[in-house]
Amino acid sequence: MKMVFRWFGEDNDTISLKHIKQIPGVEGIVWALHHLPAGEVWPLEDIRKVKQQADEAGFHIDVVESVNVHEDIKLGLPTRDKYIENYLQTIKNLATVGVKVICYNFMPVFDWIRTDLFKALPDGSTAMYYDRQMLENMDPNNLVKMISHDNDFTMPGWEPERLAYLTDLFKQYENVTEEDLWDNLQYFLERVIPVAAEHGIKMAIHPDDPPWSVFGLPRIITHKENIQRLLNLVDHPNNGLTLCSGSLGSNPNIDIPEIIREFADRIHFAHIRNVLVYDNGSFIETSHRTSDGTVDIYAIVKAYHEVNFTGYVRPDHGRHIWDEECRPGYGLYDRGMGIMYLWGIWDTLQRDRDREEYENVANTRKY
Ligand code: DNO
Repeated sequence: MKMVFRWFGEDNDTISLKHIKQIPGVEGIVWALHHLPAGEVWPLEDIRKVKQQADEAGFHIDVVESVNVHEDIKLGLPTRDKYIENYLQTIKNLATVGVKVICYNFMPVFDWIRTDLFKALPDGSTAMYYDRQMLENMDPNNLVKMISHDNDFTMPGWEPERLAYLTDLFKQYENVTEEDLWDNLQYFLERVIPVAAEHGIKMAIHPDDPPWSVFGLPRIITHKENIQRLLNLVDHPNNGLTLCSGSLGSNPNIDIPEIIREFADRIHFAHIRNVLVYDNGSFIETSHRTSDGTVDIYAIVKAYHEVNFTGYVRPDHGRHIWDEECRPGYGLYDRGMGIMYLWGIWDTLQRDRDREEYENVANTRKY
């Protein structure tokens, strides 16, 4: 696995590249031009600036998260063609600096959703929390108010210029069914995948977080069967996944190691993190350690090891610990520890494999 770390950019992150460099085994940053609204072409000049910053710090910029898809594409409006053209141009621009993977999502209106960004855990840290019952009875406008009130950052998926039109957006989605969303995704992929492939870029869709419908909006990247359907929409190696263990893991019925084994060659990017799912369906994010949550991180890393995964991996959301002031879910400390946990599992598995291979060779020589 190639270890990478999300960085929101200069003046947009509390964490510096210098600090990221000190986490063992991180070879690249996961980045985006967060100041640009979805649908705009990413200018070469801005892309090159990030490339230069990464070069100076000794990181690659192989993975972009995300190039966001304009709402008109998800809605299937006639204006989508213009935004798809822009998307293709962004792909071409990113290819010029050697980008290999583009992560994106196809969730209507909202990206990921939580009802509390800083919920206390018993150990005195805080973490992002999703109260299932609360959300079912919530007005989305109140959620937006809460998110922007409790936090100083503009978070991906919660850009104010988009959310300003929330009521209009909800109206536009009123008659959009899951099947419509599938059709619109297919239309998008049929145009994007050939261009991405030609430019050596793999597209990696992020599962819906949480993986079920919210506020009556359709959501489709939600479980194994739908992942299979997505891969079949355009059956091409460059049409792949960002497999996020935390997003899918908030539904305890999803067998993530099975998905890894089955779709290994289409997983281009892995997000690994844990959540603790309660009996009532609510969940809180925890440390990466298996015993702290309900997602079997050990089994997930083992599955990646078994399939000889050579794709990109990043630790995902962590708790806010040691009084760190940071973006919700994106502190340095807990993600740094998360990386060491992932390496710990990986290195142990690798040692065992090397030893077995050595013993097999030694045994063959004996006879
Ligand atoms: C949240 C992230 C998501 C993710 C997008 C990918 O922390 O996991 O915002 O970046 O869904 O498009």
